[in-house]
Amino acid sequence: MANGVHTEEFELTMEDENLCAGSAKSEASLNRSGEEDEVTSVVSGRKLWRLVVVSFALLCILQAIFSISLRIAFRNEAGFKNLTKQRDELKRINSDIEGRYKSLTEERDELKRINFAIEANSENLTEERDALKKINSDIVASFKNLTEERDELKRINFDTEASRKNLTEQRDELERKLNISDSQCHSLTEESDKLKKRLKNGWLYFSGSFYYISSNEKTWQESRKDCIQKGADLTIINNREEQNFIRQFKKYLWIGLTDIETEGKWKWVDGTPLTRSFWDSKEPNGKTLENCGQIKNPNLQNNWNDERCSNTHNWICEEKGSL
Ligand code: 2F8
Ligand code: CA
Repeated sequence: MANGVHTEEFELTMEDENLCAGSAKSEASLNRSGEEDEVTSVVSGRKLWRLVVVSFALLCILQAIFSISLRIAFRNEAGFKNLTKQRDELKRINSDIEGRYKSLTEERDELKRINFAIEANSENLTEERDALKKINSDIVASFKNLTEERDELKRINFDTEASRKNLTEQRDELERKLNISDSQCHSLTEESDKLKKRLKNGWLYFSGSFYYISSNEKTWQESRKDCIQKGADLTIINNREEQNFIRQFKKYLWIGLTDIETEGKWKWVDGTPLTRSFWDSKEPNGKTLENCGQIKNPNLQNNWNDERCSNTHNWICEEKGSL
């Protein structure tokens, strides 16, 4: 069939040439016979039709080729762009990998260096570790000893503290006693000085008290006033011993006894009521006329008498010692 087409195309070409030539000869062709014209017309129509068909086919083929070319070109361009993009991406990845490779290489080298240094120091470190182990062992032993010593010191300190507390209490007690002793010593000194002074001035000492017997006579009030001026008061008789002590002077003496405030309620000059008395047998008998107490008959063990306060008699003062 291809040969046929070529033949037809060849024929067409020849015919076209003939047509071209024929156009020049068209005037002469008009002169041919009608039959020949009719045949020629049919042949020309068929050729023209064939020409149109062939041309159309050629156009279709050209269009198809153009379309395919466009598609291929488009595809190639897109693929080119994609490949370019992939190439760039691969370049970037490659660059990253190179960077990371470089970094990893540096890290590896650094680690190698460190590892080398560690290995170099490993032996020293081992020795140091062993030395530290020994030191640590010594420290532990020392710590144990120190702990024991501390506990022992704590115990000793506890005992010492107890002893110190005990000693402190004893010291305080001794200081308290010493203060008392000082006070007593002071009192004794004062007492001694007072005693010396009293004795020097004619006072007598008996059972912790100093006594002064007047050499003149006064009323009970004046007598008492004199005693007070001397730092004493009229004598208060508390017991038989004191009564006998005073009785031995064999004098009528005012003593510190009175019921001047209330008749019959005898009181001593220090305000205490009379509890132990040594009245003479019919005394007291003076009621409201005789309100002051007196030592009278020295021969009697009980020799008190109530007497008029305004009468004058000797008197006996008493100053109690502080001991
Ligand atoms: O001893 C008895 C009696 O003696 C005198 O009175 C007579 C006394 N009075 C005077 O001395 C003022 C009494 O007091 C005493 O009871
Ligand atoms: Ca009397």
